[in-house]
Amino acid sequence: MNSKMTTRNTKVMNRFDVTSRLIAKLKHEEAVIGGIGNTNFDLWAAGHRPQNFYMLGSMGLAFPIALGVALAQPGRRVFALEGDGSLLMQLGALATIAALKPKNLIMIVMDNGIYQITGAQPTPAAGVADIVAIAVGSGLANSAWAADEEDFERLVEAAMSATEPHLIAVRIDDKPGVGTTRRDPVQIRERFMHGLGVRELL
Ligand SMILES: Cc1ncc(C[n+]2csc(CCOP(=O)(O)OP(=O)(O)O)c2C)c(N)n1
Repeated sequence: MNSKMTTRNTKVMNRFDVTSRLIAKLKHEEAVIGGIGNTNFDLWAAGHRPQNFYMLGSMGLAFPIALGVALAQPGRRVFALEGDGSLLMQLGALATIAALKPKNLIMIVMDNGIYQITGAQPTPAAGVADIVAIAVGSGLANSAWAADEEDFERLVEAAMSATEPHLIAVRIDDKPGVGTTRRDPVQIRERFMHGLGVRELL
């Protein structure tokens, strides 16, 4: 079987729309970690929440950061949003998460098949690499492509009451993020820690 066959029936969606659908479902101060660039731009644009963390600068750190939060606060659901290019740079995180099995971690991969923000160069996910197949092969059995927006919402709902980590991959278009996160790393960190109840505001 061609490794890309699993994406054949998935609709091409939009990152901001999908992110907004996720945020609309959150009712329990869930943490949301946005990866570098567009994933955190659209997270910001979907409406700032004190439980949002916006990664600036380095690719591939949304899932590792979210893993730490999920382990530190097992009573809270933790979502992480990452681009396909960034995830491909940090694939070891998937096997580490599979081994540690945080029951409260939900990973969402925004797969546009390009490094959009640096000029739309194609990533390996555009041709040869299937993100869900890689995740399953890393030990994350609860990994799936979202077929369309309704399926994405159904997968999110299922993951919210799950007892194992989940990964949801979404094929998205080539649109840039619609917002721009305020670039103040200290403020981002302090607000997030306050939002998680572990720090008073400065
Ligand atoms: C370790 C590292 N390498 C390279 C870069 C430069 N860079 C920043 S964003 C980016 C592309 C990110 O692609 P992807 O995660 O697929 O997200 P998209 O831009 O498509 O939304 C690159 C190459 C970086 N910031 N960090």
